[in-house]
Parts: sequence; structure tokens; C-alpha cells
Amino acid sequence: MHDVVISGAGLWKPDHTITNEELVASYNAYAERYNADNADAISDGTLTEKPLSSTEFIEKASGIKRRYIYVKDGVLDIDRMRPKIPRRSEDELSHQAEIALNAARVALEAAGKTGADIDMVIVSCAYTERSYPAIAIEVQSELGIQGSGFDMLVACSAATFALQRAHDAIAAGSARAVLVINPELTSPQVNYTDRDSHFIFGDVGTAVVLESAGTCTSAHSFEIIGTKAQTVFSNNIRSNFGYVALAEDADPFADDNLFHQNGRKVFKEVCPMAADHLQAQIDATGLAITDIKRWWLHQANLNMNQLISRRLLGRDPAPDEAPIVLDEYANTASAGSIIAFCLFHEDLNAGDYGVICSFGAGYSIGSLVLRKR
Ligand code: CO8
Repeated sequence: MHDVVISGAGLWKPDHTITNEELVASYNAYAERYNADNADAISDGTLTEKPLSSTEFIEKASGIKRRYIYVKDGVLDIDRMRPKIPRRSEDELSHQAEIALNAARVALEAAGKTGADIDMVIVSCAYTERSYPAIAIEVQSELGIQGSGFDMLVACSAATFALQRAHDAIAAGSARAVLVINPELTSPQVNYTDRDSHFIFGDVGTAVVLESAGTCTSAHSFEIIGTKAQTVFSNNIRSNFGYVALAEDADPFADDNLFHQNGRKVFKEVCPMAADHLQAQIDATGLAITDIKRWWLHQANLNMNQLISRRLLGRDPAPDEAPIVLDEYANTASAGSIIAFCLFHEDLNAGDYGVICSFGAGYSIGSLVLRKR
């Protein structure tokens, strides 16, 4: 068995942002026009009035102030309410491969590696823009990587579950180094006409290089001393979008094919599950909660992270103990905990422990316990 380290991490963010103010102004204009256009049907009970959104609610309920967006054009247009992403030809680089490459190049540089050093590429995220060929193989080809690449989907836990796969491949000796990439292009699956969820997501790309400790030359590397992946089925976060729609004679763009959730139930059920998962994971590594210097937690909701931290620590975490990136990035599906890792790991000292943890749709929870080298 080889000792496995994280030797580089990369973050790429789109050029465009949408603030809560912009998003709420657009949604409210849409809702007011909808209510006026459908006044009769709303008054006779055939249709339900669309309630208005508010920036105060969004920030208080989620901690989100703005989000990055891959293509802003179209999202705020009340005649469209979705991004206008140009379709690329089969000869062009796909959108997600482009996002993945932007993050991967940063991670490779941080690790001091090139494509020649990598044996496996895992593109892991909440959605891929096509079924095949895998985005990972497109990325592999662009970076001149030999070996293999594959895509995997585990919603919010896609990054942590892929890191575990990468760890296991390197530990077993089937790969020298693995590139795990999370091109989270969430905006096409957001229902911008739904008050309860229109504010939740942002687009971003993250990437991590893992390798055998013996080949690592990075200035900032972390030994992986524990991994854990857990799933429990739940319908509380769902997207029914899928390839069977054509055969079902169903509208592939109906609301239930976009992201939807019972957010309150998710909050209540996932917080204790995540806290118990983390406690069990720390116990299994022989450490105590007080040994952990940094918690790179999933970024879905500020109040969720505070509750989980309180359950674990018995107090509020200091800002640098469990960094929050939600205000700037919103929920970026699986990339959230990796953004936190990218931005807040270089200050740790040799021997310090930290934990990466994701939780979300599935339900799925994934974690890795790390020690700075
Ligand atoms: N403006 C004003 N009021 C609002 C708004 C709004 N935008 N939205 C809801 N309200 C109202 C509600 O209708 C409700 O009114 P009432 O009391 O009259 O019923 C009131 O405000 C309070 O609503 P909630 O109780 O629902 O508010 P919460 O405090 O629970 O906050 C949240 C709502 C923010 C959704 C919160 O419940 C939450 O974050 N829960 C956890 C959700 C979560 O973590 N989900 C994981 C999703 S991510 C994931 O798993 C990855 C999926 C794959 C990626 C998908 C990419 C598209």
C-alpha cells in the first residue's frame, strides 16, 4: 500500500457574477408579471400566485450574497429566466471540459506536475453536459495524459467520493497520480422562476492532484489518513432530468426535471447525519475533535455549517476553523468544500489536521481526514 497525498488544488471562477439584488429584481419582475397575466386563474384557484423573493431572506436563510455564473446572458431576462449557453460543435472543446481544464491547470501547477505524471482523470460533479464520450476523456486528451479517464456523478458529494476513488487507486498501486476535477456548471439546472431555490447555486471549477507520497515535491501537501463515503436514499433533493424523457413522451424541461428540494427537511435530516458521520470518521482515525485545526465543510447553507460545527465542537467555530465561502460563491454543488480547501490550506503547519466533508443529495456524505506534511 502506498501513502497517498493531496499535492495540489486549483480553483477557477467564471468572469460573471449575479448579486442577490439583481436576482431578486429579475425574479420579482417575473412573478409580478405572471400574477398580473394570470389574475383570473389565481383568483378562481386554478393557479397559485407566485410569492415575491427578498434579498434579506436569502442572506439570512443561506448566507449567500452573490454567485459566479458561466453565462449571465439570459438568466435575468424575464422572458427567458435561464442562461443562454451557445451550443458548441462536436469539433470544439465542450463547456465543461473548458471549465475542468481551467481548474486542472492550476492544480497541476500547484503540485508541480504535468500531464505526463498523471495516470487517471476523474471528472466528478452533479451533472455532465452529455452522456458520452466522458468529459474526463476529453480533458485527458487535452492534457496529454496516458491511462484512463471517467466521469462520475454523486451530486454534492461528487468531489469527496472521487477523492476517495483516487486515493484507493494510488494506495493500491493502479495509478501513480490522479487528477480529480469538479466542473460544476449548475446554472442550467436552476429554476430561476422558483422563489425557494432561485438563489441557491453558482458555477465554478475545482481540481485536486493526488499522488503517492514518494513522488510528491509540492510545498503544500497533505497526507490522507482517512476516507469515508456514505449514502442513504432520500427524495428530498431531486432532479428528474434524464435520457428517458424522450421515450416517456415527457417534457424534458418541466419543473420537476430541474433541481428541486424540500429544503427544510434536508436541513433537519442532513445536519445530524453529517455531524455523526464526522464524529465516527474522526474516532476511526484515533483522533479527537479538538485535534482538528480546520474543517473544509460543504457549502450549501451557512446555518447548516454553524449547526454541524456546534454539534461537533460544542461551541461556535472561529472563522478560520470552518471557513465559509458561500457569501461569494453560493452553493457550488460538490465544489464547495474544495473551494474552501483551495483558499484556506497554505497557512496550516506540518502536523496540523483538517477534514474535507461534503453532504447533500442522495443523501450522500463524504469525508477525508488530512495531515499537513
Ligand atoms: N424570499 C423570501 N421568502 C422566501 C424565499 C425567498 N427567496 N424562499 C422561501 N421563502 C419563504 C418560505 O416560503 C417560507 O415561508 P412560510 O414560512 O410562509 O412557509 C419562509 O420563507 C421560510 O422558508 P424555509 O423554512 O424553507 O426557509 P429556511 O430557513 O429553511 O431556508 C433553505 C431555506 C435556504 C433552502 C434552507 O432550508 C436550506 O438551505 N436547506 C438545506 C438545503 C440543502 O442543503 N440542500 C442541498 C442542496 S444542494 C445538493 O445537494 C446538490 C444538488 C445537485 C446540484 C444542483 C445544481 C442545480
